[in-house]
Amino acid sequence: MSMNCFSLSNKLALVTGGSYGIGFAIATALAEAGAKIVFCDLNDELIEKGLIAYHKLNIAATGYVCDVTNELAVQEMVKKIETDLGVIDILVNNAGIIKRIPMLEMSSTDFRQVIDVDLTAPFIVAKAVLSSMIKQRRGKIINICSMMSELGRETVSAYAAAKGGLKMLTKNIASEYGEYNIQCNGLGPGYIATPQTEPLRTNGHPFNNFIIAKTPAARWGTPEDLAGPAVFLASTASDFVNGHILYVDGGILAYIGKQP
Ligand code: NAP
Ligand code: GCO
Repeated sequence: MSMNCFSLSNKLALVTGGSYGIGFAIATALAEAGAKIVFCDLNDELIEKGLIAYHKLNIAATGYVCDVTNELAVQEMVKKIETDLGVIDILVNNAGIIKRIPMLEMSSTDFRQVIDVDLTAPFIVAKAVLSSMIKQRRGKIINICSMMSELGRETVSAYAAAKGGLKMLTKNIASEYGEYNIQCNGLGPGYIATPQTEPLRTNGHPFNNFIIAKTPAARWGTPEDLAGPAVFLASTASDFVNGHILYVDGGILAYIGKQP
C-alpha cells in the first residue's frame, strides 16, 4: 500500500459541531489531507465563527445551521449537501455536550438532553448518510467517543452512558454495514483542552493537576493531537479497521496514576 493511502483528495467530509474545538481541529486535518469540508453547528453565529476560522487557514469550508438532534433537519441538510456538493464520503459525529451534575441531583430532562445530543444524534446523522455510502460501496464514519466510553467518574453519569452507548453504536454500524465497504470507528480523546473542559482546567481547579498526574504524557491533550488519528480513520489506510475505538489519550487509560 503506497503512502498516499492517507490522501483524502476528492473526498467530502461532514463534521458536526465543527465551528471550533475538536471538530474544527479534525476538519482542518482532513482538509490538509485533501478533503472538502462541510460542517454544521447550532446557529448562524457559530457558522460565521467557523467560516472565519477556516478561511483564515485557506480552507474553503461550507457551513450549515443544523441541530443534529432534529432528524428532519439532518435529513434536509444531508439532502442539500448531496445536491450542492456531492455524496458525503466521511462523517465525523463530533457534536456533543456534557452536564456535570451529581446523579441524584440530575433531572431526567438533563439526562435525556445529553443522551439526545451525544448518542441519538450520531445515530440520526449516521442513518442520514449511510444510504448513499451503501450505494457507492464505500464510506467512513468516525464517532467521537471518550475515555468515558470506558470509565465513569462523579457527576458525568449521562455523558458516560451516552459515550458508552456511542462505543457500542460504533461497533454495531461496523457490524451491520461492513459488507458495503463502510468502516465505522470511534476516536476516543483523553482530556483535551477545549471550551468543554475549560471549567476543569482553570481557577485552580484540582482536576487540572489530577489529570496531569493520571496521564503518562503529563499534559492535557490539544485538539491537534487528534489530527493524525482522524486522517488515518478517514482514509483508505484504515479500510480493514472496523468497529475499533482508537483512544488518543496520552496513555491515561493504561496508567494507574502517579503516586501522590
Ligand atoms: P465543545 O467545545 O463543547 O464543542 C462542541 C461543538 O458541538 C460546539 O460547536 C457545540 O455548539 C456543538 N453542538 C452541541 N450541541 C449541538 C447540536 N445539538 N447540534 C449541532 N452542534 C452541536 O466540545 P469539544 O471539547 O470540542 O468536544 C467535541 C466532541 O469531543 C464532543 O463529542 C465531546 O464529547 C468529545 N470529547 C471531548 C473531550 C475533551 O476533553 N474536550 C474528550 C473526549 C471527547 P455550542 O457551542 O453551541 O455548544
Ligand atoms: C469530564 C470531562 C471528560 C472529557 C472527555 C474525557 O468532565 O470528565 O469533560 O468527560 O470531556 O470526555 O475523555
